[in-house]
Amino acid sequence: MTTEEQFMARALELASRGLGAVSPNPLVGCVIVRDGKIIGEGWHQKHGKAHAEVNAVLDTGDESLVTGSDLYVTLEPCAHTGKTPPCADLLVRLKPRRVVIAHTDPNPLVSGKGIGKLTDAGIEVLNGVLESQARHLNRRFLRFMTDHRPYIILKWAQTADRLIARENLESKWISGTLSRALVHRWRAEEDAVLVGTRTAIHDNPLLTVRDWTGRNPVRIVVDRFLRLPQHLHLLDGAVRTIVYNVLRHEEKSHLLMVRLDENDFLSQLLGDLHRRDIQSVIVEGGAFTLQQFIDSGHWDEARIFESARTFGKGVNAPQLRGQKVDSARIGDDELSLWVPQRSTWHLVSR
Ligand code: AOF
Ligand code: ZN
Repeated sequence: MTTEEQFMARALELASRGLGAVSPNPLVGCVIVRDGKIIGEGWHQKHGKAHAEVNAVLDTGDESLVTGSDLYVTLEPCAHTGKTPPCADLLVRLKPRRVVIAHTDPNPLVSGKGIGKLTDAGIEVLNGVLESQARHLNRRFLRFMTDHRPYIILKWAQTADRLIARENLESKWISGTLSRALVHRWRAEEDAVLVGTRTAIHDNPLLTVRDWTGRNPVRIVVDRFLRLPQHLHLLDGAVRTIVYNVLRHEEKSHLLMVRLDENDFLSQLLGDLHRRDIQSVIVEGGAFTLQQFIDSGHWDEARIFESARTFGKGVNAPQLRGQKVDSARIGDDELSLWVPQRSTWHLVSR
């Protein structure tokens, strides 16, 4: 690794700490270097709060130290006044010698304009350091910005004979307790968790974060014809929940019924989530719902647990076309990570 890559790697590590707290903003980290030493570090910690650059400048304890320094930031500094003033203006005022960036910001309010402000002020800009790693870290934000839909993670647990439920649709006890805790962690990392009608009825899931600490994601259930019985946990109003259907629109504090056209239901659903600033969704079943995401090409990652047990008969696991990019042992289960064939995952060195 070059010196620039080492400092950028640190900035990326800082950026990753915002996962689950900054959406729909990107994960951004920043380090300020003087005479080869880090004198300030910061990251974007919470949506609506200070950007990474501001926190790193504050961390130096004396902003005059920033003048003449090398400042590393994982994303092009912003040029717009949003919830906070433009970071590019702050840097123009403080005049670091050089600003090292991983990649430009796809946000049309910023894209190229942040770098423009810096170079116009005579600050040297080096763009593209650890770009693949930074794009990977911000894959949710980038998908959301460029394709106007949330980043979609599919998750299921299957038996060794590739079944995800018994014949009576009972799907409990496939994966172990460690795998279940990991799923709760994943829920805390994403903006929303989605299930289909049959899963909502047969499993009566809570879809909350209980075996991990973190905030609950928005719950989403597809219930085209409003067949869900009112006593289900999903309709208890305890957590913000959206019921997508073709019949009725109604918004009661925590329970939103959103009516969509029957045609192109899934694309409309994703468009609606985009309008609601939901940047990522973890789809937890069942087989029919998962398969719809796969067949329409609307998925970015599949996280599949496989246990050693067999059911013999039951509901087949979804059929995935993609490439396996990683695997790990979680308790007694094998977890594998799949991405679509066209994914750029291979660019990330591990
Ligand atoms: C940066 N550093 O740490 C972040 C940036 O609503 P705001 O004011 O928080 O602005 C959000 C936009 O700013 C977001 O869409 C992205 O373009 C940029 N995020 N930029 O220089 C940061 N979080
Ligand atoms: Zn900013």
